[in-house]
Amino acid sequence: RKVIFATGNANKMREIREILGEEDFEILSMKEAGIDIDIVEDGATFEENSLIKSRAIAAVARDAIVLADDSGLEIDALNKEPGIYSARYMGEDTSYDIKNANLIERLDGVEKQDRSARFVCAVSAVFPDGEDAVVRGTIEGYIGWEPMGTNGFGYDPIFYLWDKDVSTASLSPEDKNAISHRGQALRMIKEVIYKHENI
Ligand code: ITT
Repeated sequence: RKVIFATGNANKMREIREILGEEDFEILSMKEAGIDIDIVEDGATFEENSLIKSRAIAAVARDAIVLADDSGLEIDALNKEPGIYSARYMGEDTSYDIKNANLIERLDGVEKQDRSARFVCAVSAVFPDGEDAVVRGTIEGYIGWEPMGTNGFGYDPIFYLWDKDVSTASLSPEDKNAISHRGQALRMIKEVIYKHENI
């Protein structure tokens, strides 16, 4: 099964390959598929933005299953910011060292139980016959008082797990993928694909 993943984010792409494996699918990034189009993510939810991306690529991709991932970090004490604006928060070109320091700063004085947050990942699929589907994975945690760990990407250094008190950037890729929003969503969409393709 040829699968095109509608993302320009290399870190997502790495996790996607780790999670989906290459046994059942030949996974191509947009670059590998030779597709280069700008997509305006103007939806109001993770699910809407995910479908906007997969449908836009499906419109120019023939015979491939197109998947997309729209994800982000919701911090409850900040009215679920940065949410669907996670990539654009403080500007696309601002480093995550700065973004992460800023979010910690904004939670100054907030107690642990009120620092709750979650990563959300909406993965959508568009099939060559036009059928589509979208699923959501989430992982609950809290925002730490300082960045920790060098694995992962984006907001991983400040996202801590309730039970372990370590950030997702301190986990090995395997351990993160086993519990992450993206791991859950991709394992769900795999089932959707198997069902659709009668595997
Ligand atoms: P594409 O739209 O091309 O896929 P993007 O990075 O713009 O790439 P999103 O709009 O879905 O994708 O933004 C997701 C952002 O949420 C991402 O850039 C990170 O800042 C954050 N994020 C998502 N998953 C994460 C994870 O597993 N660990 C840390 N941060 C994550």
